[in-house]
Amino acid sequence: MTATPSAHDGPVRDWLRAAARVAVLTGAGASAESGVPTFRDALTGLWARFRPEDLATEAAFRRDPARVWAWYAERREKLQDVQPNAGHFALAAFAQRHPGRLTLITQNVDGLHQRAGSEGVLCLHGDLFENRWLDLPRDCCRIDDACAGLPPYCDRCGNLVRPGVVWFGEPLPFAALDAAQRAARACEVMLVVGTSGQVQPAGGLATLARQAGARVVVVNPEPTDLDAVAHAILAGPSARLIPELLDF
Ligand code: BV8
Repeated sequence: MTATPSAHDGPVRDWLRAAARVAVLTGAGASAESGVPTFRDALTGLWARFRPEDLATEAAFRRDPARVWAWYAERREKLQDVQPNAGHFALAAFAQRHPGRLTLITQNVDGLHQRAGSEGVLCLHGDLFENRWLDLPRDCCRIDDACAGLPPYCDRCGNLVRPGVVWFGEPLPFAALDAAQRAARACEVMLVVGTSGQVQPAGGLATLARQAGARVVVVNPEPTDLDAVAHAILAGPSARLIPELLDF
């Protein structure tokens, strides 16, 4: 039984202490110890027969709005009583102790970084708790007056309400992605925390950082698609390792 590593092993903490700019890319694994199913695991139970790419798309929503809305409603419901974990809090506290030194980029839509106190989070995939119109809103479309339904809708023109997340096949918000790419190019160290690296262009930020000369550190209990670009891999849970790494 190999002991999971401590952040005190190896050079990573020294790299972080010496880094003027640190970029952190988080994925669903950063919320796993809060009890939020990871993105791939979110398709267990009722949704097990779907792939994320088949449900988190505009086409799927147009094909069966009620089913896709129900999946998001269930995920929102599950998030009602979860709390940020020690990893979320450690990232927020580090940024407060070292203003301007850390850029937090997340693929997560659960809002837990923000609830832990992180500010200026670059949310690449939107926000699970935001709603917006499916089609370009007309004067009659007022999101706060949408008619209750599955999904809610505009009773004047029939426009549907959709979750304010980025679906597969949709472009990422330009400002967030541009800022994330700039942070990846400028940092000395990039921590890649709790992501399989399977989704693009988010996963590509680690490669961008590596190519720009940063040291890339993967924090994940399992192997990932990004291990190949890592200078160091800490194979353990982020809620333990992130506080250990950022305790200065
Ligand atoms: C786009 C919101 C173009 C919705 C999500 C190359 C370039 C560009 C695009 C592509 C490309 N190749 C393919 C594409 C298309 C596609 C894509 O990436 N497909 C994949 C399936 C191959 N990308 C897109 O469609 C993107 N759009 O490129 O548009 C464009 C440009 C102009 C005009 C039109 C179009 C949009 C992608 C965004 C999709 N939306 N989320 C929702 O949530 O419902 S992505 C979704 O996946 C979540 O946001 C999630 O965060 C993200 C990534 O998954 P992970 O976070 O990595 O989660 P996962 O479950 O996979 O892994 C969890 C990890 O945690 C595991 O490794 C596990 O070991 C680890 N873990 C578990 N416990 C712990 C832990 N780690 C640490 N501690 C623990 N305790």
